[in-house]
Amino acid sequence: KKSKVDLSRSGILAPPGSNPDRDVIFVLGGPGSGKGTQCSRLVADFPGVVHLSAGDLLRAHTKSGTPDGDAVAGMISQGQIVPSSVTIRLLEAAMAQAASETAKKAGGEAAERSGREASSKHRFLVDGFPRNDENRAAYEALTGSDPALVLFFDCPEAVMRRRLLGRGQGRTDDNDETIAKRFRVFVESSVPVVEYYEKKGKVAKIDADRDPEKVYADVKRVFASRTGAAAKQ
Ligand code: UP5
Ligand code: MG
Repeated sequence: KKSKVDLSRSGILAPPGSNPDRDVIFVLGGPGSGKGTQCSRLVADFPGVVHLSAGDLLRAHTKSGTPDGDAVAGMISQGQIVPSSVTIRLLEAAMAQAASETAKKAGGEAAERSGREASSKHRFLVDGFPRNDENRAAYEALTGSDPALVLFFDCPEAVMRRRLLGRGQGRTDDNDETIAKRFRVFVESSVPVVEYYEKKGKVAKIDADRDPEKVYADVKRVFASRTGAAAKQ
């Protein structure tokens, strides 16, 4: 309840209807389904789109040298889901930072001082969150709302596994043992979140088992039609 008051003041996670300058889009799908890849493409094509990977934010947090960061590192290496209290705090901070950077770019110091909003609408791609019912319920309690859209990347495990093992970015969770755990957690905890939003008509399911270009053609079309966003010319 307390944080709800704080948030309505910052307006960062306000419900879509109450703040026409912001939309939140959840980008969900199994490990290696291509969430990050496709989000980068949307950022390149649509003005005002901001990519926030919950996993990237949590990985950055593991380098903070705090006990909290160390705990997160342990959870990631085991494929476990971090409590929403940590993840939402990181997401909010990243959203606030992105919004203030746009304000600076658009209106310079004057806009900052007067607190005026930047002219372009922000569309936040929240990649990899919420991952379980606890995450989802916390987001709902905080914002009192649903996301504008849920993009769901559907991909067979064998394909995702091959991609993850071929990624070669040294992630602590890209090994056979942790990948198996991530798949199990995805099926048991994350799929129910997708089903929850499916019942509410929020989900656009994308066949992610194709060339990235083909996947993106669908993503771009669905994103534009469901959010009203216009691509750069
Ligand atoms: N690739 C992508 N698309 C391809 C295509 N169409 N064809 C062929 N190759 C394709 O892609 C993965 C790899 O596949 C890349 O090499 C890419 O080039 C290639 P990517 O776009 O990175 O896929 P993505 O879905 O983003 O995979 P990622 O591994 O990031 O997904 P996860 O959901 O597993 O990872 P995330 O970073 O979201 O979470 C990691 C951990 O953080 C979780 O397990 C959990 O412990 C923790 N976490 C939380 O606790 N809470 C959160 O809210 C978020 C994370
Ligand atoms: Mg990712």
